[in-house]
Amino acid sequence: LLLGATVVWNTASTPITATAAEPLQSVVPVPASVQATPGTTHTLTASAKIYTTAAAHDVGDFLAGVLRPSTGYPLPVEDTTGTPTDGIALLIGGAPGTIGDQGYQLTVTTSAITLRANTPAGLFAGVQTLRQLLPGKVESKTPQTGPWTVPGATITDYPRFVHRGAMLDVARHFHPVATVKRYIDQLALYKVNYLHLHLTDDQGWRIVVDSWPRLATYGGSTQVGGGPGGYYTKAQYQEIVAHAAARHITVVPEVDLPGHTNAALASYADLNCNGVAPALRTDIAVGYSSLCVGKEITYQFVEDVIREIAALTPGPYFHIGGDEASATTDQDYQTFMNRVLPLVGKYGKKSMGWHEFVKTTTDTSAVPQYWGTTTSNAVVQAAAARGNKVLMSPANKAYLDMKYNSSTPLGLSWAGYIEVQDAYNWNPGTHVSGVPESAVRGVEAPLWTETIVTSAHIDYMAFPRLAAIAELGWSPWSTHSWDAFKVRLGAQAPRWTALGIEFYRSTQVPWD
Ligand code: TNX
Repeated sequence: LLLGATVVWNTASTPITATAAEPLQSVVPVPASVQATPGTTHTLTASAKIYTTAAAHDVGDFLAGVLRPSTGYPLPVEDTTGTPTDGIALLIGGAPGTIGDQGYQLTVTTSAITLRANTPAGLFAGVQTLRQLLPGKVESKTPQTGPWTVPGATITDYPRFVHRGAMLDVARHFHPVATVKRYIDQLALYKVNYLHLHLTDDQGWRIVVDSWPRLATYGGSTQVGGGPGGYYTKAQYQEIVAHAAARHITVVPEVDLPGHTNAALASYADLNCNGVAPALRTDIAVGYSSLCVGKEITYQFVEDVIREIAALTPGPYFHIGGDEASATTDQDYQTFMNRVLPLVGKYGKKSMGWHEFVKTTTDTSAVPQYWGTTTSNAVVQAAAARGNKVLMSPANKAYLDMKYNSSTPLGLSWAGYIEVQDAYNWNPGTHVSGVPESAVRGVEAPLWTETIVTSAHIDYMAFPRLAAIAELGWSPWSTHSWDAFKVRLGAQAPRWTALGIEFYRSTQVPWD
């Protein structure tokens, strides 16, 4: 079933056989190098142990957490300083230098499965590959029938880009902690290592700021369509950050400024130039709100917000939004950013923002996130020429809230329909003219939630396209092939079913 087109990256001289090697061709993102060991398999046994270098014990616990419910095996996690010859070993060190700090080497022999990496993050990435080499039902939370067989192979793998991201808009519709954790779990399986949370917008402010309490209690009290909304307490937000960190995912908080701020303006009359608080908004219009650039209290507000949220953020980035500021004049936008970007630095963070913000700064550590629908953009090109690294989220390719086609029940279509093949068929390293691969930090798939209300909605819009964007961010361009990818993608179906993911069954994909 899965043979043919993808054999090209299999360096084994012996033809691979369907039963033994099929999973080797099903891993998403496709690894940089896969060498099959024909005729060899490893079958997990009830007495198997997971051995780890002490520093990787948590990664061993994570793997055991995936495998125990479905296999029913105890799989104790034991620290080791040696080289185990049985079971599953997760070892720091001894890996080829080329894999860097996010890559891994996985060796599967009849007697043992050995993962080596330079860091726990690398081992965690390798664990995701190992999961995908096991039958999809291994993801089930209830006992399943084995055998739990992995094909013999040596896989040496590392990412193309340092940043593989996803964004969830928790402002348009509030998404509770459990929903965000579920999405984080799904992201981890595809080696996504950043989660950008769009925490504030016109329709809602979703995180407690102690010095401005009405932001959450009033500004968070509704959402698109007029539902009750909601917000995260600081403890809940930290729970999300910790859940992500345990999966080697860094959270990037976004506070969208100076536009997209109606929820804040509605919460505090003083923030408005005319001193009058507007009503809360539950429609999906954009571009009508702005903080008052000429008022000093605006900067006290912004500094308090940045200080409090930066204190909850172990990661290096703070996203200041900056998009669609149509209610702010160009001069005011410049004035505002000149005051605000240094505040991000003051609290120890680097600025990320929607790409237009980068026209206001010459700081090369600022990361513009390209969201345009064209392949040429003067602001982004100039930033790349100065040395800024660009995060690629072209709306007509990477936006998970765009409909797949005209009959998709959810989503928007302002950037066009995005079928699975469209999401896959673009090259982040050449997509925008004047932004070469060396100027690209990585890719991010944003999911705006004007029409996305439930976890099932997130599943349907993200799957399968999230897997396409994840592969663009991880796999070398030399592996890029729609015909091979669609088969790998089709092989994910039993895994998604076992995970309860209600994905879009695109007719472009040969689903298993
Ligand atoms: C544009 S893309 C926006 C968001 C909307 C999104 C809907 C960007 C930086 N801003 O405010 O939610 O379109 O697709």
